[in-house]
Amino acid sequence: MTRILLSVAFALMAMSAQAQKADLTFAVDGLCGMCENRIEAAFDQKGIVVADYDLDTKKIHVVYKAKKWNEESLHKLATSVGHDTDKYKATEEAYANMHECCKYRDPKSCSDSCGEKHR
Ligand SMILES: [Cu+2]
Repeated sequence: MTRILLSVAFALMAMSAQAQKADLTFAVDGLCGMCENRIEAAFDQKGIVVADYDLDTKKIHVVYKAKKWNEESLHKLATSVGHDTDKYKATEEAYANMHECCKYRDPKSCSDSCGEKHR
């Protein structure tokens, strides 16, 4: 009997260990390397294992602890630093706080020398 209980306990433990981590990929607006750094820095949080933003596809891939984070709270990390996602919009205030080069809603403001200005 004890043996059965133990194996059930182990099976449950294995299942919950698997359930702890989840991953999500979603679109985040961004323009330059500075945006990439800003976005990834915003995801540098406890309970987030991987956060990799791809500037070409404008998508972020996140591996996170499902207990701590959910889809909404992850999206809001991006919007909190001024970047729109495919589900939520950044506030005007957060957007206005970004560097001129990073104003992805109006890309015309990003000049050719944008990269240099970031230094
Ligand atoms: Cu930028």
